Amino acid sequence: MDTKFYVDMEDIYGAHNYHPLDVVLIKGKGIWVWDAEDNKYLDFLSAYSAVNHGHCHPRVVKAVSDQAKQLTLTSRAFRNNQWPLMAKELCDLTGYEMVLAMNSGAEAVETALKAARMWGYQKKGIPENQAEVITCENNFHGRTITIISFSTEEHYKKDFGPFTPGFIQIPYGDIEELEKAITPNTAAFLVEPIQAEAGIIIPPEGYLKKAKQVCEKNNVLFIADEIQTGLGRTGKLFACEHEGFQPDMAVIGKSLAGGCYAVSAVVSSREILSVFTPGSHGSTFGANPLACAVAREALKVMQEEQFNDNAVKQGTYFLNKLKSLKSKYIKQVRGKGLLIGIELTPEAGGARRFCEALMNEGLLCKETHENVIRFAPPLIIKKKELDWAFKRVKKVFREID
Ligand code: IF1
Repeated sequence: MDTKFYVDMEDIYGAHNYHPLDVVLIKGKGIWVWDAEDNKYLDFLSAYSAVNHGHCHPRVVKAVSDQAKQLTLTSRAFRNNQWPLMAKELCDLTGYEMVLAMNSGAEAVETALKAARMWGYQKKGIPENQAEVITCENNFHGRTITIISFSTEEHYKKDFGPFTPGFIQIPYGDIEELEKAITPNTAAFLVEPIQAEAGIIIPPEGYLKKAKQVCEKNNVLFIADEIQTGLGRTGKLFACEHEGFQPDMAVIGKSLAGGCYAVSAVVSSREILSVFTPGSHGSTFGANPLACAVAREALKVMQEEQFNDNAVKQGTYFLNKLKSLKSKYIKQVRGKGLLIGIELTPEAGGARRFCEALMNEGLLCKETHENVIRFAPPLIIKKKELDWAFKRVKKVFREID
């Protein structure tokens, strides 16, 4: 079976909610993946940071296999022996007091929003149905109807209305706008420490910490969406740690289970997460024993293999190399750890043709917002592999220039 066969079949039977590059991957190992014709590529996207461990990490795969033979799903009607251990280990690791586990990132964001609204009514005393949550322009937090209700991207919203009320958008990176937007009914401020989908937008230094202080002063919860930036991607467990503070709630997902299973979670204080009572929230698959066993092992691997340190070391190295690239089409190179973007000038003709050219050179990455090439390799990547990648990037820019 070749690429054309799979592409044609997908286009006939699969809904067209994506426009993927025409590479059909059938195998992965570490930072490498192989297509249906056995061509080898370096995965420079890591499933948007969900494969920080590299593909099919042997320890994570073993955890999948061992637990799959033991017990996979009980529902929360009964207890299982993996969830308590995962919850405790995640608290020990993150410094939070309680965890609520879900499956996808969007579900965990929804969970954080529910917690914030409940906290607003029960602890802050916001009048019923009046709670407001402040979000940022150009945010990306997922695809549910409530989450897209506060998206500012027309494309994500068109024809999906009516939308969920209670959300306000302010410009990202602007403290004064945050102060102005807060009212007595504000329950929370939801923010990405780096806006990845918006084009790897890094806020001004000190912004997040100041925002946290503004929230504290006004009794507003600071919720960090660390789904893409967390778990080592930027060189710290949480990107907010770069500014030395702990959000009231953090949302994580993606590589929480090493890319081998869909696991997400909200971590927070006992005071906040205790708003949930039996029956007020849940999920059939949330906190299932397979998910928890895999996440436990993935978190151990993340720590033992020191993903943080590697992200700093290799990220700095690669960012500097990219900054040395000379091309009339490069407007700016920016990043933190191994979350890196090359913003192209409007004359470059869009980032997609660069990604297609890079794919033909064996480097898989994905454009974001027309003009940004996003690089986010697995956090296990080594210097000589980055040198390999850089050669390809350089060649593509030289050829397109
Ligand atoms: C797609 C983007 C990345 C996220 C943040 C929540 C979620 C995501 C900060 C929701 C998910 C994914 C979703 C995926 C592509 C990808 C993406 F381009 F769409 F924006 F990574 F940049 N918060 N991001 O990045 O998590 O429910 O998907 O598990 O939707 O195509 P999810």
